[in-house]
Amino acid sequence: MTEVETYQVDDEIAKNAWVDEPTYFKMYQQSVDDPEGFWAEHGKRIHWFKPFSKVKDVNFGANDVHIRWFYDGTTNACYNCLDRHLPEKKDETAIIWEGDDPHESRHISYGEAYEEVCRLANVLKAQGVGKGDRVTIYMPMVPEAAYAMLACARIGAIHSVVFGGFSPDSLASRIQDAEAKMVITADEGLRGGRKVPLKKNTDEAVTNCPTIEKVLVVRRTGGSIEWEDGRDLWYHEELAKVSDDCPAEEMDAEDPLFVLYTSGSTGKPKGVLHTTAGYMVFVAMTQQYIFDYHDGEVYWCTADVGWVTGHSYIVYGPLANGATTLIFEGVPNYPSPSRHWEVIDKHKVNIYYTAPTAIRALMREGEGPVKKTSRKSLRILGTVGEPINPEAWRWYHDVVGEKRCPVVDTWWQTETGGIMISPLPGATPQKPGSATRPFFGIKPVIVDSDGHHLEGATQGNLCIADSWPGQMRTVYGDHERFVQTYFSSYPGKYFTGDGCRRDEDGYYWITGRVDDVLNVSGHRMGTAEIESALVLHDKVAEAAVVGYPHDLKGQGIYAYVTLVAGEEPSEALRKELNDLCRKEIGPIAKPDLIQFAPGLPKTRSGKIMRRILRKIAEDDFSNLGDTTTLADPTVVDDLIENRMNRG
Ligand code: 6R9
Repeated sequence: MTEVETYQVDDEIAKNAWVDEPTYFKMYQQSVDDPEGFWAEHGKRIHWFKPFSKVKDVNFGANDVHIRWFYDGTTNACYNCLDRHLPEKKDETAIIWEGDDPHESRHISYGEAYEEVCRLANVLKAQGVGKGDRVTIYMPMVPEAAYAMLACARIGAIHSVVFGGFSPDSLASRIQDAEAKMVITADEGLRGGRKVPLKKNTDEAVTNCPTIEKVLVVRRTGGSIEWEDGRDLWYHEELAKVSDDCPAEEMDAEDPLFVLYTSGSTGKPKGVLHTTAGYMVFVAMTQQYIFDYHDGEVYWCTADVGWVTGHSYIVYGPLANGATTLIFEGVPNYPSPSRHWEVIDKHKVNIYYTAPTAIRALMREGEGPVKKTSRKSLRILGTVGEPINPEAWRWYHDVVGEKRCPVVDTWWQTETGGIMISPLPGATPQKPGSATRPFFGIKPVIVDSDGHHLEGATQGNLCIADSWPGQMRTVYGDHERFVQTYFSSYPGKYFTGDGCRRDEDGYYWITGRVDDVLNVSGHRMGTAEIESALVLHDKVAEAAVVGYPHDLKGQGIYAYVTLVAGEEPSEALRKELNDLCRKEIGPIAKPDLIQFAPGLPKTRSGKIMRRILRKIAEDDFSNLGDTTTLADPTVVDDLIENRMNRG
């Protein structure tokens, strides 16, 4: 593997940053030498009704896994996001909402958000929702999605946000698992000029959900919908009936805040459960330090609130810090591929946080759509969701950020609640493709398949040796599954499911899920490494690599490659791609088969569905499993028709 260049910390950024490099090392050392002392101090950053005196009670041993933080204190997540800021920020902007239509946007102050959330909380109570009850939220990217989460938190109800792109079946199974009492939805969503039939999907889902008593409907488009009297309620009508006085419920630190469903490698999606205080401390602290957020800045995370990134870094983290958070309803390429850059100029965005898949898609459009905008407000760029190939990283840094904005490549998971490994803008020299160093209190360990700790520069499976406040507490309703999934492979440690390399500088490089690790003639390789090599070619837009059974090598390398618009597949290009992999990684990394594909099967959150690619690569497509969650199910037919491995 070619060593990549290092991008030094900018002096100006370091001078004004919360943390510079010496401070990082000092604080990190404290945080791992004396976790109790460190977190006792930083736990105070949120508002407590009753201060905690106990910091941590954790056991990672598989016979009795339990995790508690700040557990004799009481607080409320919504209070921390709203009430607390009213004295200084009542009239300052909490939320900038940018509609799908570029002519539609709104500023919502802390005072306005507070009043709306209090009313909504009273509506929930009036409809019989109380502490500990579950509420499913199935919403477009409108401010009411954030209000719904905060209103639940205010009264101690547990929210379960389901991404608006999920089908009625997926919605139903999540409602059933959580035994939710209420769904909060909208008549229709609006994305890229297209309507999403949220109420219709909800109607279909709840026919199979006997626990649902009420469906609360936000009017977004005014499109025609079916109505069931007695069950369905208009959001605006109910809010008008109640008072705006609703004190925040005093919650125990370990009372559940939310459940969020996420897919594992097997079985149905798991309900990842996060609790109140530790989660709030961790997301607020990471949002401040990792994005170097300063008062008055405009911060934009492009994720959907249906994913953990939306929970932690659109809603809870930024609002806990009194930030201005931007909620965008639309998509990056509507009405044009300049949209994100135009939004940045329109709202003077200082911090922009997106996913590699979006960066690659926008990169594919060339520099033109970026260069027509100014982007001079930008100060910090972030990425999350998958390993970022160095080429996309450089484009992001050089073209989008004009070489003046540090890129924070943030590694974390639904399960971790917040960011675990990432540069800090004023403290960490960056290497394209590396998430760099652990955040305070995070102890990554790399283990071999037998669980032995590997020291120094090495590669293996990524575990975390000790707890941090934002860690998930259990799988909702199935603690045994929690223990099995995360604590049984490597006893005494949390297993992330990711492969990881650590270099001579102690930097971490996530190589992808370990279920995607290839073993070719006894050599281990991350599929992400090969993909990174392939996308270096300027004709390649995107690549996905999987293993397939190979007589001689054990596993062969199968690469799916999509080309930049206007480029044609050819044998010559195949050879160039092979040579590129040989050059970047070594002869062992040459793909055995390269399939040129017009599109890759992706989930609606943009993750490539490798399970499907592996099946097709194995020439076994009789049982592709569930393809209903794909963004575009038709790409699968083309992949099968043009598969390279026949028999
Ligand atoms: C936040 C989020 C988690 C998985 C994780 C890893 C991959 C996320 C990454 C990254 C490399 C990064 N991942 N961020 N890989 N570099 N910066 O995405 O949560 O949807 O639960 O996915 O995503 O494989 O294990 P989630």
